Amino acid sequence: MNRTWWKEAVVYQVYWRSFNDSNGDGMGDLRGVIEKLDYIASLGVEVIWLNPCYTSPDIDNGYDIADYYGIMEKAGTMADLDQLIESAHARGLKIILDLVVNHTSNQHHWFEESRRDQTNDKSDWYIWHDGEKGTPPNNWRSYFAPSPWTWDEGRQQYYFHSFASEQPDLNWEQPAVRQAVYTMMRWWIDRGIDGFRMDVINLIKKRAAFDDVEDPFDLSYLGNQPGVHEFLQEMHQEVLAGKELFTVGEIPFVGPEDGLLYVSEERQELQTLFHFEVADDMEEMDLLRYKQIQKRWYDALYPKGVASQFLNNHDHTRQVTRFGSECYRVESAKLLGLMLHTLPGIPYVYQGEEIGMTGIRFSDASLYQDVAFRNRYEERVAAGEPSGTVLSSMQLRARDNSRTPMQWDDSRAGGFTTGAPWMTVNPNYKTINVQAAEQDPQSVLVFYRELIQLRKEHPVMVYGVYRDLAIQDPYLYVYEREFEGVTWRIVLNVHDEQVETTFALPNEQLLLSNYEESASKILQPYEARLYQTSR
Ligand code: ISL
Repeated sequence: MNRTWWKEAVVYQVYWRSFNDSNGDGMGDLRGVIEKLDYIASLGVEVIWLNPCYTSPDIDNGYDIADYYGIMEKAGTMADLDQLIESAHARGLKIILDLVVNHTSNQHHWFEESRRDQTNDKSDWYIWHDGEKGTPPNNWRSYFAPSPWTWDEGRQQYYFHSFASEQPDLNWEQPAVRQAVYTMMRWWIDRGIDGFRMDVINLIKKRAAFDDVEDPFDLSYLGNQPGVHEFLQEMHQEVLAGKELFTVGEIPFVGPEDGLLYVSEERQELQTLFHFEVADDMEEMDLLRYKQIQKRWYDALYPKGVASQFLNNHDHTRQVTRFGSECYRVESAKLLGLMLHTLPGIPYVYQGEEIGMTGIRFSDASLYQDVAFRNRYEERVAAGEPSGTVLSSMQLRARDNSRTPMQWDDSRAGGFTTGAPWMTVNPNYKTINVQAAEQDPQSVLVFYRELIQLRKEHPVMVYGVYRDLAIQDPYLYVYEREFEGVTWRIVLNVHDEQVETTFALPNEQLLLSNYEESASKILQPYEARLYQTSR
C-alpha cells in the first residue's frame, strides 16, 4: 500500500449547528466554527468534515438542499464559509463538505420545475411513477417514512424518496442530472474545499424495477444496485481524477466484498467508505461480532483499499453510551478511542467524543426534533402502540442523542450559546466539558491528543498488518499491528469486570494506557493498553 497523506489523517466531524454559536441565536454557525479552529487544530487532526450548510428548509438538518450554491441563513454566509476554509488552511487543516446528491429538497428549483408537468425540461430529473392516488406503486418503505412514494397533485403521479417526502430522489439515469452534479462539485473544489463526504452515495442507482419485496423493513433494496459503479467511475473521471482530494462515501447495505469495489485504489472511485455493519446493524457492543466484522473487512480490503473507523456521528448515539459504559465513562471513552485509532482504517472523531460526551434520553417525545424520530414515533403511535413503549424503545438509538450542543464549559448552556439553545444541552455539561478536560491530565481529551500524536510518529498505526490474537475471547480484544519490523500489541478489556490475561506484557514498552497502574496481568474494567513489542 503506497503512503498517502489522507491514509494517515484523522478526521474531526463538525456538526456546526451544535458546535458553537457566535451570534447568540441559539444555533451554532460557521463563525462559531471559525472561533474554535485553534481548538480543533490543537487535537492534531488533519481534516474537518463539515455537515451540510447549504441553503435548505432544514427538514432533515441540512440534508434537504434547496440550493447547492448557497449557504443556509442559520449557518451564516458564503463569505463566512470562504473565511472558514481560508482560516482552516492557514492552520494546516483541510475541509471536506457533505455532498448530498441522492436527493434534493422538494424546494429545490429543479424539483419545482420537474413537478410542474410531465413535459418540462426537468420532467425526468426526479423519479416519477404512474399510479392511483392512495395506492403507492409498491410496498417499499423509505428510511424516514412508511412509503417512499408521495403523490403529487400537479403531475398526478408519485415521486420517489428514499428519505422524507420533502427529500425527492434525483434521477441519475438522466445524464443532465449527472452533469449538473459534476459542475457543482467542480465549483466547490475551485472554491478551495479538499474533498467530500458523500451522503448515501450508493443509493443513487435504483433497482431496475420497483417490484414488491418480501420484507419491506429490510431497506437494502434502496442501495448498492448493479450499475452504481458506472456512475461513480464517471464521477471520478469527470471531477476527481488527478486532484489531491479526500473522498469518503457513506455506503449502507454493503459487506466487505462489495465494499472493495467502491474503494479499491486501482478502480478509481472513492478513497474510503463508511459501512454500516456496526452503526446500523449492531445494537450494542457484541465483541465477538465486532471482531469478525473487523477481520472480514480487513481481509477483503487490505492492501487494495482503506477502511474507515467510527462508532458514532450525528446519526448514531454517542459511543460511550451505546458501545461503552456510562459507569466507566472515562475508561470506556478512552478504550473505544484507542481501539478506533489503532484498528486499520481512517479514524473519525465526532465533536464531543474527545471529551467523552454521552447520549441523552428525553422523557418527553416532543423534545425530539429529528425528522426520522418524529415520523417513526408518530407512525407507531398511530398504529396503536402505547406512546410510552414507543418512546422507551426509540431512546437508545434516537439520532438526537448525538445532536445535543457541544459542552465547552460549565457556564449556562455549556458555553455553547448566550441565547436559548436550539436543542437541550445535556445537563452533565457541568462536569463534562472542554474547559474541565483541559485542566485534568487524566481526561479523555488529553488521551485523544496523545492518541492522535502517536499516529503522526508511528506508520505502523496506519500501514501495519492486522492480526487478531484472540478472536474467540468474549471480553478481551487483543490484536497486533506490524510494519517494517515494528510490532504493536493492543490489549483491550471490553468489559465492566476485571479479567486476568496472558496477553498483558509487563516487560514490554507501554506506549499508552487508560489506567495509572498497568503492569499487572489483571486488566481492570475497560482497561486498554498499547504496547510496542518489537522494533
Ligand atoms: O440515521 C440512520 C440510522 O439512525 C442512518 O441509517 C442514516 O439515515 C443513513 O445512514 C443515511 O444518513 C445520511 O443521509 C440522510 C441524513 O438524514 C443523515 O443525517 C445522513 O448522515 C439523508 O440525507
